Amino acid sequence: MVKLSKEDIQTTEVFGWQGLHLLHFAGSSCSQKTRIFLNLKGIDWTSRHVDLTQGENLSPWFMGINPRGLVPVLVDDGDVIIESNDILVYLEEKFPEPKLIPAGQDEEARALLKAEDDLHLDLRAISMRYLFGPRAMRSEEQQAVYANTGSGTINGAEDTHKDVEARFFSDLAANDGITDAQIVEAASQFKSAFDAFDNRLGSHPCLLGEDISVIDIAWYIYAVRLINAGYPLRRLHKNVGAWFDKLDAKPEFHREVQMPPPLIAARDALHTEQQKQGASLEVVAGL
Ligand SMILES: N[C@@H](CCC(=O)N[C@@H](CS)C(=O)NCC(=O)O)C(=O)O
Repeated sequence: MVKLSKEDIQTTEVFGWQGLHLLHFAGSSCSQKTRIFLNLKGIDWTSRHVDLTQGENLSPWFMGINPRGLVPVLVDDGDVIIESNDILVYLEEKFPEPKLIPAGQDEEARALLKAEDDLHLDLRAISMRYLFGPRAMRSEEQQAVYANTGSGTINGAEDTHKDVEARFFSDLAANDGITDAQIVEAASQFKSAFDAFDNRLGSHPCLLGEDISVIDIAWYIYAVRLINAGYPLRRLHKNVGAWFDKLDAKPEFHREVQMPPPLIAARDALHTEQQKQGASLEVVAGL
């Protein structure tokens, strides 16, 4: 569980925040995951929107709360918890009903959440190339700001994950975008994961059995993002497609993942151009 210690946090006003506050961005996949969880639990929370498109996550104020510069962040009576999956596990302990980690399946749930988090940079690579385009790249100046802002520590020790984040954006700039090799690798990881889920969903309606759990929430979010990027989910994985449509019909899920019309138009224009060049996700990844 990544609960920060006081020395990691430079924006000390958060220590005085009472109740549950979520720092999040409407279009961020990890934020959407957290919001769906809060919806299903019926938990009241205070929204603090951080606009990633304006670089608000690189501000001294936000980096002073999460030294990784990432959303979402939960602040609970002044305690700061980062990492979306840790936030879910924390909230599950604090608000046990309705259960979103089934009894007796904690270990399996944690392992599957870890496997999902391990694919986050693959999801980001696909999103950068097939949804956000060049506007999501960081200038050299922004990279320097990221390196030099915030405490750079987690529980008082140097945060090695900050380097992983910095490298993602420096590679992106050095390669002038996401490479074909990154796309092939990322898509094959998702295809394997969905193939395994297709088997699970052959005998149960949800990924951990009969009821919706954190694993369904987490993978619904990935599925939304991948479908929006052009991944042929329903063609490749029949059971996963049917599972996705059932979740997507629920307002607690659906309302969190709506893309604003200008973003849909920008995505469609990007895809049209990529198709003309024979560089769609399906073609590049050989799906
Ligand atoms: N492992 C982290 C990943 C968080 C993450 O990468 N968040 C993205 C949005 S989904 C972000 O804040 N990106 C910063 C940026 O795009 O500049 C988690 O699960 O919370």
